[in-house]
Amino acid sequence: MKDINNYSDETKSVHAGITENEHLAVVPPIYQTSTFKFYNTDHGAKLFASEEEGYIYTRMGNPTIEALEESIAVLEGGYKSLACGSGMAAIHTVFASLLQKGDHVICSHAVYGPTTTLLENIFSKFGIETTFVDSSMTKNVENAFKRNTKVVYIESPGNPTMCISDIKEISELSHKKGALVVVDNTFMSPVLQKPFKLGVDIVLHSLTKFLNGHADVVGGVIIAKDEQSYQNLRKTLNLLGGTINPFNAFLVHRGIKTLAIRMERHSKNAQKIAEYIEKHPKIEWVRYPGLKSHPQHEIAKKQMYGYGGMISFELKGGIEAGKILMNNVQLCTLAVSLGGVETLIEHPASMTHASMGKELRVKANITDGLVRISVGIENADEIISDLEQALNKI
Ligand code: LCS
Repeated sequence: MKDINNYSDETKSVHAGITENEHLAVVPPIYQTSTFKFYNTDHGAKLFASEEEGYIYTRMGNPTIEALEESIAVLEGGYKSLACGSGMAAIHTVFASLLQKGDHVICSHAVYGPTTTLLENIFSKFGIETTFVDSSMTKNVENAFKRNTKVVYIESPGNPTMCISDIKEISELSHKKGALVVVDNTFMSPVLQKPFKLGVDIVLHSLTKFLNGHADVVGGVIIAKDEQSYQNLRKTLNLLGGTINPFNAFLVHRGIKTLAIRMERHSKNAQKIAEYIEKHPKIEWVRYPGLKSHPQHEIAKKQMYGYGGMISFELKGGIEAGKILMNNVQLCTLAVSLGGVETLIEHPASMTHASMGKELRVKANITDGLVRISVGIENADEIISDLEQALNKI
């Protein structure tokens, strides 16, 4: 087989990280072990001193986890990746690795609620200050720079408002100012957006979402673009201990095999559903990157290879109308999380973004009436019929 990096994403999804093994099993085994034997004391010492390659202890590395890490690094076009126990563990590890007391962070104002809370409630305790900005306008990022700005953290599309930031423009600006750019690529997956091609320094994902795709694992991943960045992140992850376990790594790697076809179907379904919602008389507004009405549709066209499965909208009648919709769906499931094969619907203000508090939510345009749908891979017309019957109850 030629170098995996020369294949398409469809082929990479199926083959990347699948290495030959002792028994030539087509699917590599799960190394469900916490520790690895040393031949003798010299061997153990050499492994610890990095003078020899091999495994020591699963928090520091494991073949099943490495297979997953290889697959994601190939798909993102990065150097190497680090699989973590959750998306939040990945985000925590990145900030802990890059920041020190006295540093300043610029963060998109619409990001997963706990990301905001992590910066506001935990990193602030260690002398790290954050400015939250509407990064869909690069000018706002530029104006937020301070002498001590170290990291610019972007989620695009942002959870849950779907606002889109110009990743290339922000990377160029941040590098000129001497800051690193981190992108949370969870909503897109590596198939629909390639932040390294747009100039960013670190990419991360919640594996819980599209990468795994089957709503049965919590995990995260950080992708580094070079050896030095990787080693810094690896040292931090080893110490913080937010490692994924081998069985979950196996499940995510299994999920990735269908990533490319799933993303195609999520995008196709979501486009059809967004167009249906947009025309519905009970809708106040809808945000989907694939709609011409999306305020950053032109940026989306430029930097995304598909528009993904996430839609947000508000009904006329605000939250009360939204509650009727969410309480009456039958095929769609009222639940948080996203990116699985099944369609989920949720209310960010009282659920995923409740921890941010009202003040930051208002600044981030996360209205009380905003409803978010993660469109699954079911039959699109059947999802539409379900929404239709629930909307009729309003
Ligand atoms: N980044 C994004 C964009 C997310 O949406 C989430 C979780 C995380 C990071 C954190 O990942 P986790 O630790 O949960 O694996 N988003 C969720 C959501 O919108 N509903 O439930 C979880």
